[in-house]
Parts: sequence; C-alpha cells; structure tokens
Amino acid sequence: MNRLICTLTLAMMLAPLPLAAKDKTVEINVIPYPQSVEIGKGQFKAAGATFNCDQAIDQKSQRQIKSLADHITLVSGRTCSFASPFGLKASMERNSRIKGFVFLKDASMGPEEYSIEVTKKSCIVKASAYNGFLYSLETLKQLMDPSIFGNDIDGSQRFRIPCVTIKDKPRFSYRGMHLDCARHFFSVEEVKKYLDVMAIFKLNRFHWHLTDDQGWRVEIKKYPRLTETGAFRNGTMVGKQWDSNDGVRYGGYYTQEQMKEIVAYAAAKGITVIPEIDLPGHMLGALASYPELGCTGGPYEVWTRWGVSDQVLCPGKEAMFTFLEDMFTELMDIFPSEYLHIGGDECPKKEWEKCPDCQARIKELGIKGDDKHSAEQYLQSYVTARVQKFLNEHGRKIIGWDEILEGDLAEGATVMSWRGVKGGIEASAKGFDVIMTPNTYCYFDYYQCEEPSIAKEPLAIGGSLPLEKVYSYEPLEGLDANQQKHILGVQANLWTEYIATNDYLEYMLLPRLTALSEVQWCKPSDKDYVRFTKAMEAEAFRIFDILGYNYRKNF
Ligand code: TNX
Repeated sequence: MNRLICTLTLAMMLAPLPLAAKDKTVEINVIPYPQSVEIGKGQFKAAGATFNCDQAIDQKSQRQIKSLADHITLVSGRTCSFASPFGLKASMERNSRIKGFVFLKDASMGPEEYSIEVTKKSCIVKASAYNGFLYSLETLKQLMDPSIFGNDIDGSQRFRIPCVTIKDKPRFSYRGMHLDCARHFFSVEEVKKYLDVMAIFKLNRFHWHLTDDQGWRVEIKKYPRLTETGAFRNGTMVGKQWDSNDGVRYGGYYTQEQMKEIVAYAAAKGITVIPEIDLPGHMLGALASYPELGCTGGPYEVWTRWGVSDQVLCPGKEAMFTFLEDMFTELMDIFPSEYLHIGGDECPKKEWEKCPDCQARIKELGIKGDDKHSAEQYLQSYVTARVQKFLNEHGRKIIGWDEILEGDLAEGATVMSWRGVKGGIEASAKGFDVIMTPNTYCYFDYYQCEEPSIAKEPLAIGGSLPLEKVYSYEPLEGLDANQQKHILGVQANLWTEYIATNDYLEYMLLPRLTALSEVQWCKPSDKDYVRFTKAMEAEAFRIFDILGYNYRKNF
C-alpha cells in the first residue's frame, strides 16, 4: 500500500503542471523585445480564428493582414476566414464581444507603433500605418510556435498565442543594415533573403553599397562601360596575400529592372533601400570604365586586391561632375528614397596634389589650406557640396561617411559615424543629423568571438565583435540632450572583402543582427542580455533553421 502511495505521489509530481500554473511561467520570446508587455493567463487559438479587418485600414496593410490569415490556414489546416467590414471600430464599441482577430486603425498612433491585446477570445491589434501593422504581424508570428515561419502543414493546432497586452514602438526611426555587394556580388535572391531576415527583426533601412574599387554593380544606361568593364575584375587576391591573384575573373551587376524589383520587395517589407555610390574615392570601377574621369587618365584596372587606392575621381574636370549628375539622375529614377549615400570615405589626396586640373580648380575657387585641413581636403568638401546641391535640387538628401566632416560640410547632410563614435559626437555637436555605425560595435565583418578563438573561425578582415558586445552598445552615451536629438538611429555594416559566399555572409550576419535589433528598437531599461539570449535560442535560432539561414550557434 505504502508503495502504491509513493508511486502515485511520484506520478503526480512528474505529470505536466495544470495549465493555470504553467501560464505563470509564460515568457514571450519576441525580439526586439516590445516596450510594454503584460502577460495574462491562458491562450488564444489562432488556428481557425476569423480575421476581422476594419475597412479604414489601407489596402496594402489589409493585404499583409490577409496573408497572415492565409498562412495560418495553410500551416494549421484550419481555415482562418478574412472579413473586412466597414465601421468595425464602432461596432466593437457597441459590442465588445467580437471574437477572433480584430485589426483596427488608430490614427493617434505613430507610423511604426502598434498594440496587441490578446485574451482567450480575441486578439485586438491596433496601428495607424503600414509599418505599424507589419510589426504587429511580426510580433504575432513570434508569439506563436516558430513553425509558423515555415510552410509545413501541421494539424496539431500549435498556433496559439499567449494572453498578453503589448504596446510597442521603436526607440530610433532609422534602423539599418548595410551590405557591400561591390567587393563580392550577391544575387537578387540572396539580397531578398537578407531583406527577409531584416524585416523579421523590424529593421527599416537597407544601405546598399553598390560601387567600389573592386566592382561597379549598377547598370547606368548612359554609361554602358560601367557594367561592361567596371563590373568585372581579373581575379581576386587570395586570403591575406596582398600580391596574389586567384586568376578567376569575377563580377556581376544589377540591371535597373532588378534594382527596382529589390526596391519594391523591400518596400513591401517596410524597408527603404538607400543606395550608396562611394565618391570621390573607392572609384576604380568607374575609372577603369571611363579613364577620363581621373586625374592621370589611367591606365586603371578594376582592383583585384583590398585596401584604399590612391587613384580617385578628378574634381578638376567638369566632365567628372557631368558624369556624376547623369549617373545620379538615373539612380534617382530607380531609388525613390529621401536619402542617397554618397560615400566620401578614404579618399587619398596624393593625385590631387599633383594634378594641374585639381590645382587650377583650387585656385579658381580661392580654396586655401589652414592649420586644420589641407586645400585638397577642402576640395573634397567642394565635391560633396556640389553633389549635395544637385541632389537637394531634386528633392533628395545626402548621407556620407564621417570623413565628410573634414573641411566644410553644408547644412542638411547626414553623417554616418564609422571610425568609432567620435564622428557622430562631433557631427551632432555641429547640428548635423547622425547615423551611428561605429566599427567598435557595428562592424559585422569582424570576428564574432574573442581573440583566443579567432584562429578557429573562417578568415575575416580582423577585429573582434562578439554578440554580447553588439548588444551592449548604447548609441546615446556621451551625448547631451541637443546632440541626442540628432541621432536618427543605428546601423551595422557588413563589408565583404573576405566574404565570398552567401553562407558565410549569413554566418557573419546572424545572430548579431538580432542583438542589433534590440539596440535599435529597445529602450536601455528594456534590454536584458539573459532574456535576449534565451529568446534568441528558443525563437530566433528556430526561425533561422526553418528558413534555411546559416548562423553562428556559439555565443
Ligand atoms: C573601411 S567603413 C571602409 C570599407 C572597408 C571596411 C572594412 C568605410 C566607410 N570604409 O571600405 O570595407 O573598412 O572593415
């Protein structure tokens, strides 16, 4: 008898906890973590629930909402019907017992803000605009079993959402990720997959580095040699052997149609594409195609090695500016973004010092060097200002790397601080808007581990940037209230000198992108590395597995 009691007690101890007790331990694994989360008791069954979507919501948002309904139908095998009546909000106010999903427009919310209120009977979602609705859908998916990210049909009705009230909006309006497609070329499909994972973690800017010394990747109809010649290089250096060449011709470019396709694909995911044409340095792709744009007239070659080339565009020649204006005219047609990135980094002045045309230009403009900057540095400011004026006249604004601060910088430029945070501190003090991309926290081409383990990793450019360091970044540190107002947001950069394959690209991106997303989205008080890593393993890693992303599993 005693034995029987013992066995029964043991069995009760081992039995699953009753639901009510289990609910208390519910944690939500949403990344980036929402601003306000109140967990309730119980669950809402998403499989088979009706989607009620107010007609006041724009058609584009409605289509996204409907596609979640269709997707739950597909994976759960239970139909989620979609209805889009007029006056849903008013009828909700009269009869609050409406069941299922309810999507409402709340015009008082910011464009990226949303709320979700889940009870056992209903899931009420509110937002005012497209991105807010998209983010509500991403959060809903992360609240469900990660298998929602796949297409496998699963009749087990796992698609439940814990009862929870979420109110959410981002800390920063600019939440970017950069990709260098010049050093290595990534196909349209690969770029789309990159955008897909950005969207899951609520990033909204894709900085597309499209031209460099090692390749010009943009079709410009008026200058066909840019892609006939400039898009291909005669081999690539091997590893870090600077004088080597693998002898394999390498290259590729995007047609205007393909770039438009990517812009539209990104826009549907709430992401603006900001193209970068890096000038006046990092221009061998263009110079090899049109040698008359340079100081010496060449010969030039699309570079087969990494580093900073002394061969740059010649601002002494009017034809160079004509080229830039023609090229940007076509580019603006492809990219509707308010901002265009004009590079500006790492432009050696050796050629300009010797070039008669550059020196004549310096004289003509009355440029004089001073104790801060050389005349040639001010000449770069002249290039920046001319391009900026042209783009401003077409309703666009410029972003440039922090070197554009050297010399004079005209009002309205936005500075991307990459050489640590000092450029951002200086620019914001001078009243310029800033995007923080410090190499100390945001360079995803650096190794993902601490020094001693670096030898075990695939070859990278150098540096050490473990996940935790990315997570620890506080973009407003050291800035006073006035400077803080100028920090538009944060971006990580993925330069691809040593990244030749998409698999390796994803490995360098993930999971650091998830840490970046909390730096961009969360208030410092909502960040918690332990909570974050648990969610990353439980949710993000499963999403990566289901969607077929390569990622670094040790952190
Ligand atoms: C510096 S960041 C560069 C890039 C390199 C990168 C490598 C910046 C504006 N310029 O051209 O790819 O370092 O980490």
